[in-house]
Amino acid sequence: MVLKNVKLDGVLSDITIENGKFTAIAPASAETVGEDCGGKTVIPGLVDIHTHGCAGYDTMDAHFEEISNFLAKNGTTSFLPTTMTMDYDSIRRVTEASRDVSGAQILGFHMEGPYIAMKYKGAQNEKFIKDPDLEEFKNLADMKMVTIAPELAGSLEFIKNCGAVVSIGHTAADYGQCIEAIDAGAMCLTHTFNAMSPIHHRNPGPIGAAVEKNIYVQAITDGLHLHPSIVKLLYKAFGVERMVIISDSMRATGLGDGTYEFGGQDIIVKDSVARTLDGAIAGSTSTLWTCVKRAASFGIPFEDAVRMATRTPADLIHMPNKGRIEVGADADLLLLDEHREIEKVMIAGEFVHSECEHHRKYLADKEKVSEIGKIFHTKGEFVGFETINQGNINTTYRLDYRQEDGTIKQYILQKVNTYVFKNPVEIMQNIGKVTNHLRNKVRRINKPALHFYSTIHGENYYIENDSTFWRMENYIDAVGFDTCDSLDILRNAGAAFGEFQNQLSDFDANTLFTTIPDFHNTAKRLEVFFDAVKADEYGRVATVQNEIKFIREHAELASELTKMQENGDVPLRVTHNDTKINNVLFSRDTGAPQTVIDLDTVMPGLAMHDFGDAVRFAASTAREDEPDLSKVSLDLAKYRAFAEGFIGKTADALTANEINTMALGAISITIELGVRFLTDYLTGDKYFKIEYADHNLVRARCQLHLAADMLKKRAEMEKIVCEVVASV
Ligand code: GN1
Ligand code: MG
Repeated sequence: MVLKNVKLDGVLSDITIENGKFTAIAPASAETVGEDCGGKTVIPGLVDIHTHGCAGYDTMDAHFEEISNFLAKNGTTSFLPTTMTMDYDSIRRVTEASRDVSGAQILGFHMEGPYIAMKYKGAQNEKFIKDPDLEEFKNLADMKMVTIAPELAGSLEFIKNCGAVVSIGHTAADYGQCIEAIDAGAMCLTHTFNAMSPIHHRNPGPIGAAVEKNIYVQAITDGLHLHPSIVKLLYKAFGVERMVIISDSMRATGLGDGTYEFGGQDIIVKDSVARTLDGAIAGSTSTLWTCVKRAASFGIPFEDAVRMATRTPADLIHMPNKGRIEVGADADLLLLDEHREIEKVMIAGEFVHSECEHHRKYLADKEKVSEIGKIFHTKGEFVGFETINQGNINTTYRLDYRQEDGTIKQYILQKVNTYVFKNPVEIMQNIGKVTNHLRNKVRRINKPALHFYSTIHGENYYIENDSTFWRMENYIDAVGFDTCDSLDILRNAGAAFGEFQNQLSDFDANTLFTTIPDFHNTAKRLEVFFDAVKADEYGRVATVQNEIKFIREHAELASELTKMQENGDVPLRVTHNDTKINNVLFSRDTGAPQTVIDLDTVMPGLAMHDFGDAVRFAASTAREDEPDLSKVSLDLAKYRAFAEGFIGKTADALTANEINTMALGAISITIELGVRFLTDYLTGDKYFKIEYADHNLVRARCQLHLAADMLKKRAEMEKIVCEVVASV
């Protein structure tokens, strides 16, 4: 095969490929017969020496076809499947599994642990950590690279005799220990800076030793593991011949947010960041190609970033036939389009087309959202999308469109959950009225306002095949918080929700449809719960006896506000009803609140519920689904900050009864949500989206635990409200 008229290192060339190898490379000539590539750029196929998996599969699954296919599609043409700190038999099973794959080629394996330091285990499972064992290692087939902590007993012997490229990583070793290890033969640092002793001016550690000895360094340049300036620092210190870009990708790569198994532990991926349950970053969800592009976006010349993911890693693992477009080398290359995106991937002289199951789903989603986007009059050319993991009910995507001037315009597309929202058309009418009302108020203060686009049919929603309900809103370039430790932000969030309530105080509640009847009618929620307990449809009641007991004991207290409202002791207002702090967007520059989003449940309700729901979410010391209950309690400082913001805005309008029941509002809504999560658990998890089997149970336990803590602190919570009211 001849690829004619390609740009190779900036020169228009013709490349001849025979039997999977490059056999001739010559300046482009009009006479050459071959496939005309129209001057597009070619670069070598990427070589990833550190990847745990992608597309739903992990190296430890010992099943490589899907990984290999996904990598190939994304520009990685050869790789070292990287094992985790697990038991010996599991690792051996990986090295003995079939390597008969149709995509990216397996060049051997990289063993990351178990010969590592407890202190820097990162996302590795400490259960299996141990000292280097030469004998067992030698029995593993085709280990090209091994990451070890050189301070462990026997490591120098191991380095000298193991026969693989030794990379120093997951280590607490000091400078001297690393120098010794390098002198013994260690050639590289594993994900430099991540999971090793840091560099200090009197204690230079592994990084100082690596500079001194000019060895190779791996770097994860996804923009999350290393600050861009640190990526550039490595580039300046080590250069293209020593710095190796790796992906360190894990199985969630190419999928959306969610919970995934990784080395025998649960890993939660949120906003594309993978973390263990204790919060350690757990590998990346970026492909090597993404890492290369990110490195280039930090200011490293693109050609150098490519080199650090091709020739340099190939040289490190002694594979001079990989990672380069030269006569005699393996014909692995990427043909790029004019936007520097991968257009075609060649492995061993053949263009690959293969796709795996998960990737197919991703592509199907992509096709679907771009098709729906057109119905909403989106402007520009659809260039990409991301699933945004926000909210437990609807499915949210961000869609990107390139405009004529090259800028990207973004939209939010949502698939509304019609199990929860039985009549979404009414919701859109509510939202239309509310956003109109708010826009008139907001216009004066120059803040971005939420608005929904209409379709080619003229409605602000689209119902596909009589079943799927879509809507599209403007993307507001601002930040939201899922958890928040800054008291200033909490105060601002309180002010935003308080202000929201004020802005709607002159809005006629009678014009609104009730989107979910009895949404915060705690007494009704309890009735439904006890019915579910009686029915025990899924046989789950036996496991939640303690929770049922707690709920029974507090049912009366939790229903007090419902009763007061029914008796006319507290007023109905137009409220938000879902005041999680991530429903306030803040300015990236000033941190000032910009706008309140998620208006699906704007209905007549109680001010104390808006206050309380926000407190339960944002003033807790843990996430709302924290499984370790010892971490869950009410943070009174956060509570006070939120109260200052909220009450600061609403004090004038609130009645004495409302003020006196603010703290009760927090307690009863927390119990109510615990009850709702538990009801969903008992009735088969149909309402809230779950990420793992017992998710609703974990959520319920967390909420009830938080409510119990609030009950202990009730007097203080009430006192704080009084103090705040007195001070405004
Ligand atoms: C749901 O979709 P999201 O995450 O904004 C739920 C709220 C709960 C919340 C708990 C319509 O809100 O009531 O408080 O989960 N919304 C609906 O996280 O039920
Ligand atoms: Mg919501």
